[in-house]
Amino acid sequence: MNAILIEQTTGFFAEKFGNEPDKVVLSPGRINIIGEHVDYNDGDVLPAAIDKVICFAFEKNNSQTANIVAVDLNETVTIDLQGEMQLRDAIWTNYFSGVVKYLKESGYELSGFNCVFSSNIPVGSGLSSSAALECGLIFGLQALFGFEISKQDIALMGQKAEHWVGINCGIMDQFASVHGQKNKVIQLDCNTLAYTYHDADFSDYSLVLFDSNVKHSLFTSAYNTRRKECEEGFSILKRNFPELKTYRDCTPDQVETIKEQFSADVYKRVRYVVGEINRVSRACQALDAGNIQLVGQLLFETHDGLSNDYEVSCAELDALVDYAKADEAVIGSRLMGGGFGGCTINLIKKGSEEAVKTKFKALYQAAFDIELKSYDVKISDGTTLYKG
Ligand code: GAF
Repeated sequence: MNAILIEQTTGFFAEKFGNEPDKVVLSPGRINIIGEHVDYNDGDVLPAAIDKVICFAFEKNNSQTANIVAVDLNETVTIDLQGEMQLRDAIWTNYFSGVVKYLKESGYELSGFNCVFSSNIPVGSGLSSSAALECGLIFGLQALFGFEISKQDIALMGQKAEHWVGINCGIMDQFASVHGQKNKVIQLDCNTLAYTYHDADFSDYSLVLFDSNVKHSLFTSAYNTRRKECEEGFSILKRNFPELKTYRDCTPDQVETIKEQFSADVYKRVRYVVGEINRVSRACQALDAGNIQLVGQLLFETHDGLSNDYEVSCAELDALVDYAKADEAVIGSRLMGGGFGGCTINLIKKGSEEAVKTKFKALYQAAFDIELKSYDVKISDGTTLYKG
């Protein structure tokens, strides 16, 4: 699948700029097994890079201008690298300007370059195509200009670019895109950025994503509001329990003891975060012990928390998880990523995948009149220099 994408991207590059690119980079999307909305609350997350990627082709052009072609959108943008970076209406271009801005601010000397990119990561599906865009660009420019930027700093710079574009995201997506390893999930401590890999061995079960094919527009504003609510919640906790350093140290009992001090919404957000941090650690133990049934059960619990307490679900995602709860071939399901649309992640008994897909597609079509897509993702390597 990626061979076709690489051929298409490099072929387009040759057509447009008259020669082969110097560098070709593959930058993946990500899934997250469990640990949702805890990256910006200092919890652990359990993501992995996947085999859906953005392919970038680069060359220097001996100018002070970046010419960037988005093959899939049939759009080109020109960025004057000496000018101040500005936000533009075409959102995809802002990720590029954001990366240029932070590379320059960090002292990396860029000169002109040509870049063509094309992607097979579904956009707006919660697979983090934006992190793949930011990190793939930084990685490619590092290779092109010979910068030395650590993987962690690539992820952190990608996150800054995302904040500049408008989403006050955590570090999970960029970190997973850069640090992914084939057949491994990453347990990332988002407080210290320490990480370990676990074998992604789901034994008798397959990981399948169902794409609701909806993206509700409140995503950005609601995401940023949740983050503020969590900060407010933690400052109340800290006032009462000064020994707490982060949400990780907090127990459900402490939350209950001071329940009246939170607003109703903030109480629910805090309850979810503390519960989710605990679920991630149980899921990691269960994964290592080969107890995939328990991992599945924890996914269902996470979804209930995201829907009822964190309130980032929607009717379409709740329906997909309800179908899963009612089907004994599916042992776990939840919305994945920021919410308000995008995908659910599901653990399905091997051999039952096609029957489940057919059934869910029919149910979803009947309920919402929307086509349900499904993706069998493979856990794959992080950002890679394919050529150069
Ligand atoms: C989005 C954000 F970009 C991540 O940082 C993370 O917070 C996620 O939503 C929710 O877990 O993908």
